[in-house]
Amino acid sequence: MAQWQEVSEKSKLHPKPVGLVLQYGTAGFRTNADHLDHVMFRMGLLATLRSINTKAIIGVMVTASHNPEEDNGVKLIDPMGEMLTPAWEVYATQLANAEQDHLITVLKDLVQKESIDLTNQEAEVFVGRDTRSSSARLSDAVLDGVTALDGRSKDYGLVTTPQLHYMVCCCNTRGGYGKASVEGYYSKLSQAFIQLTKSAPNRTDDQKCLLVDGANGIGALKLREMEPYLQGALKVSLFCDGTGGKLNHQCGADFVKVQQNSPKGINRCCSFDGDADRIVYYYSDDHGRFHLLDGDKIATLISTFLKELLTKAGLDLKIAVVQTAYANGSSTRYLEDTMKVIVRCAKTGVKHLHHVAQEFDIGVYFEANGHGTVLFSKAAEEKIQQLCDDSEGERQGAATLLKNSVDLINQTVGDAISDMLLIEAILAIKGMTVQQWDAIYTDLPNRQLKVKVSDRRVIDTKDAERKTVSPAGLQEAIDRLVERHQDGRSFVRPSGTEDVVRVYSEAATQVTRLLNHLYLNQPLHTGVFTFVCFCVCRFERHFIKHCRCL
Ligand code: 16G
Ligand code: MG
Repeated sequence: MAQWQEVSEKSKLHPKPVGLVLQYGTAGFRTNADHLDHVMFRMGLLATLRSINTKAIIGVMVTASHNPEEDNGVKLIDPMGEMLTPAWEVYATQLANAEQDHLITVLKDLVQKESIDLTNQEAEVFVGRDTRSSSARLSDAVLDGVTALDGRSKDYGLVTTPQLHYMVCCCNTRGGYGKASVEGYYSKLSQAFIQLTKSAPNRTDDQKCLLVDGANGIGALKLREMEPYLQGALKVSLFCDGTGGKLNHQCGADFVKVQQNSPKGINRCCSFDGDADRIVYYYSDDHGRFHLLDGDKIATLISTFLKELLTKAGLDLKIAVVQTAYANGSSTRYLEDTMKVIVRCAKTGVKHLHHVAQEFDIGVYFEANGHGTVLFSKAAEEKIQQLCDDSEGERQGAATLLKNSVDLINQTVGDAISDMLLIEAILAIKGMTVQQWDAIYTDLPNRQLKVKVSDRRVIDTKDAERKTVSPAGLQEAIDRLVERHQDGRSFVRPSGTEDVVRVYSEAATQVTRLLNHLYLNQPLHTGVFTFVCFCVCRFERHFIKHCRCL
């Protein structure tokens, strides 16, 4: 077929470094930007095939999120604005790793397996990119891939990841979710925010101002564009806005969460990540102490607000919060015992949380690192709308606030801009300071670290990554140790993004003298944590020795 000939010829312009092997990980491909040209071209091909297969528009976002400027990456977006379905992640990996001579065979295989009819089929792919210097040429490579299979494409240029998810969803629902343009996105969210904050007439000037760390990335650019639409309802002071500093360098959501530090004297501040799908809040107290309000605190604030509105509106909708194993134990306890909301645990990675959240009328999902959003079922949205139309007084007021919240939330994926506006609106409506929000519960002291191992697959987990299955004996060793500590909890999981094993532990107190004495003698480390790192290394050595014997 002539088409395969053309694809083969064009792919030679995007040569694959021989032997390079990459994997479509938790959030797509990510590595040094110099090694990605062929991956981008091939993801253009894959998105086109997926578009034919689903008879819908597919998105391709060029970004490496919070990674350093030198890296880049790509993630595909499915028709409803959700992440690419796992079955196709496998194809993505196969395509990216096929040597030049094999590419057409792998493509034909995919076409056959998915029964894709290449004749008379329309395909359309939306492409977006972040501000990295490599992103423009890499998104051109994606566009080349789409053209090679005769697909149509629309290049949205510089957009945040959540904005591209929004565009894909808007178009595939024929405008049902909103207008598929950045202006449409700005208007929809701004109008909802303005309506919501009208319910907080006593907002002080202080409450209307927010410091935003844009990670020197696309979020800063887009938030600046959006400001006029907010009509003064929120005054944003942007720093790390990309005019001076380097992307994600000593700034951004990942830096703040990992380093637990902020510029001094900052009152209420938030940080985005490099593609603006992640947000954390923080402030410094009078003693200059840093306080972080992470995804767990955000989920608590939002779910409390929504639950109170449901009660006021007299709506019987099932609300749940979805977390990962990284959620601080205090947050889970507060949500279950005080708020009486259902809490579920999912595997790390937005797509896993999204999936679980879809099981409820209202699913609030957040990773502790600040990725998250809220999902409303169709039925829930209809009931809210109906109540707005049919009720009056306090019930109608609550229903209207719920309706405006639905409009403000980007349901396709976690969105730093949309989350920020929702949080600001809630704080305003509840007349709450960031300190009062922080005081809802106190985090258990916790530590996390990565342990470099030669093969992270030595660790296998179950129960949403909270328990290890292999190597044998590791879980029992962790259990024995954790038992000795009040509110102790610890788990080990292989990373989905780098070749490391991650270790997390938390307990009621930070110092565990006996263990520190026994193991690494580090005065301020949680003993469990130190011990688990020790276990991982020991078990890995054991495992490798065992493999070699075989
Ligand atoms: C990716 C995920 C993030 C997750 C992280 C875990 C998306 C959009 N991003 O960045 O949700 O927390 O991976 O990384 O899904 P790890 O597996 O290396 O710990
Ligand atoms: Mg990100």
